[in-house]
Amino acid sequence: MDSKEKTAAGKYISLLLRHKPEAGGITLDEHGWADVNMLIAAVNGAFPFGFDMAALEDIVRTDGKQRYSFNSDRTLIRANQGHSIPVDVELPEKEPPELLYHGTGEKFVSSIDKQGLIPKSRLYVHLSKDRDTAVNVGSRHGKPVVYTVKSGEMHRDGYTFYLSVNGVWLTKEVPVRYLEKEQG
Ligand code: HQG
Repeated sequence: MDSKEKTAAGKYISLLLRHKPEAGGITLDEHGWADVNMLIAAVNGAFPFGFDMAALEDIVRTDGKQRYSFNSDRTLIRANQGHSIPVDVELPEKEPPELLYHGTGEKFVSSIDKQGLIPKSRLYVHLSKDRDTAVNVGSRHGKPVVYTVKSGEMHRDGYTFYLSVNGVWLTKEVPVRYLEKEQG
């Protein structure tokens, strides 16, 4: 696999493990796990280059956001977070820091200022502990805008937060009163 092929395989794996397993003829169990051999077969069905366990292990190990985990005997694989389909990846509930950050695109600001943050197509709203990550996430949607989230106050008010194994903070929604928009 060259680096272009690796990127293409990685994107396809993300699609299958988070959003559309049926596109590759695979299934996820209720905890989001897919059979490793089935996933490898699906990637081979979609691309002409040979894809094997070593290639999959390489993608999992080198993924920039550590998006995937194997089970202990490496027969199963799942995405750590980011799903749009309803799976329970057994996210641990955790008390958040006082402030978290959410990056978005300028085009969403007027709607967010009215509605607060909602998960849209995903299961959760994604938050980060540092501003730089939020700027990067926001840039995926155009000119980035960063919101500060009063997560400590939300938690004291009874909202639940989860921390994925790859360090993304997740919560179901963020009402407007807990949001502060950074002046750009
Ligand atoms: C916006 C990437 C209008 C929200 C990243 C976001 C992240 C609203 C967009 C992960 C809204 C959804 C998730 C409202 C929220 N009105 N727009 N009320 N509430 N939005 O891609 O957070 O590379 O589903 O601000 O690193 O951008 O996939 O979510 O702009 O961790 O691993 O609706 O995806 O990771 O966009 O990104 P997304 P996101 P991966």
